[in-house]
Amino acid sequence: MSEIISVKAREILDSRGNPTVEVDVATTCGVFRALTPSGASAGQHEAIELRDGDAARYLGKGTLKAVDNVNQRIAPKLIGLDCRHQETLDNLLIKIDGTENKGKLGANALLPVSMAITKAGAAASGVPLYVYIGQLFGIIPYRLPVPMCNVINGGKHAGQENSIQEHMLMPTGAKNFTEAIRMVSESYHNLATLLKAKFGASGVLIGDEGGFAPSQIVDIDERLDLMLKAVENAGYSRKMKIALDPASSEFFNEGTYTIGPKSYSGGEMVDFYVKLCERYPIVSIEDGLAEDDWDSWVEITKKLGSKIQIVGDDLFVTNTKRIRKGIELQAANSVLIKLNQIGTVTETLNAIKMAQDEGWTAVVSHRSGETEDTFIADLVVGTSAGQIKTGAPARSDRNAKYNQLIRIEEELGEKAEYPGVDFREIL
Ligand code: 2PG
Ligand code: MG
Repeated sequence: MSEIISVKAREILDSRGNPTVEVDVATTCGVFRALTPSGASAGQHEAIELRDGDAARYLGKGTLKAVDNVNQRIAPKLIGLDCRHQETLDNLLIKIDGTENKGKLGANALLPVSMAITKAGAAASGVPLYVYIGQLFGIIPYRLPVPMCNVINGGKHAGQENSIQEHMLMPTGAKNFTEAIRMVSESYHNLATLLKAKFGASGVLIGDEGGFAPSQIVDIDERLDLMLKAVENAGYSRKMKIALDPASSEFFNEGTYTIGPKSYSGGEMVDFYVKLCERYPIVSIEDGLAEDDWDSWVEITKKLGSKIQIVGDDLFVTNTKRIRKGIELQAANSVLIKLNQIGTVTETLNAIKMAQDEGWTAVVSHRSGETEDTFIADLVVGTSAGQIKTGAPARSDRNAKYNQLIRIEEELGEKAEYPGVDFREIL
């Protein structure tokens, strides 16, 4: 039941139309498939995503080397092993690669193998994936996440320079996950109506994560005002909060942050967020500061950390070494979790555990280049993380995750819990 019979990788397309890697792991229980996502505003300290660099294929973005690494170097070493031994198998993957940053085989080779093994392990154990992840993590799962839904896309995801990347709605006032998604969907459609009235149907572009990308609006206040108006028109004013991911490493250069026409020092950037939080119902800011600007991270945590969630994404890259440094410096109070930043399921679980042991939150996240794989939906429930960020409630690559969470909530029935406003007090 649990013996690995074969491991096979192939090159397929992600949501942006770029190649990525999927892997099939076969056991006598069946074939278990996992697909790896891909970032655009990727952090410098992330595990390496191997690209072929052959300009004649996919503009250099081909993934045949990573595919080959799975089929030639990884597969032969896994055949005959027990798929339920996740940690041992992940350690073996790490060893076969042998580098600190997975640069030899590529995190895009290792991760889909690791995720497919988890799916095979769940089937061999006869339980749903989220329950099995709960077993690996050491909990009995029942907590659904509060979604962070990116309804206005800026920055790299919308082809804009020097722009805040993600403007998200958090339905903290919903009574359960299914209602939360309905509230966000209705607000999203109200936002479409407002934007169409302002710019005409042809003026409303969509970004990589399914949110609107009104390039005409550079000013953050204008973007947030529109979101709040849409929420009001949908009838959810008191029930919806705002989360931001400026992805500021993208507009940071030699000590200076640039948003639209304005420039800021690290300290001025912190004050910008402090004032923004006075004007808007913001409950979470991710990557407000750049990936190595540790001093400014410490400052924002001092000034805002008791009031709102300060999330490190490019800062921590799901890497326990960097998270430990952040804990020592008190440079944040939350960690964004992306499987492909680190490359194996076990290391991802360890990152979540380290954050939670410290009393920090962990926010499970998609990438801007996504696939139909819904692994992160099961991951967020299986680790009781309590928050998921997976784009606008539009486009099947994003909704696949939300839809899987609706199913899990139904399956859990009475046992299901939705943290709502308490998303930071769940630990
Ligand atoms: C981020 C992510 C996902 P990307 O910055 O948090 O929204 O973007 O996958 O492009 O790094
Ligand atoms: Mg981010």
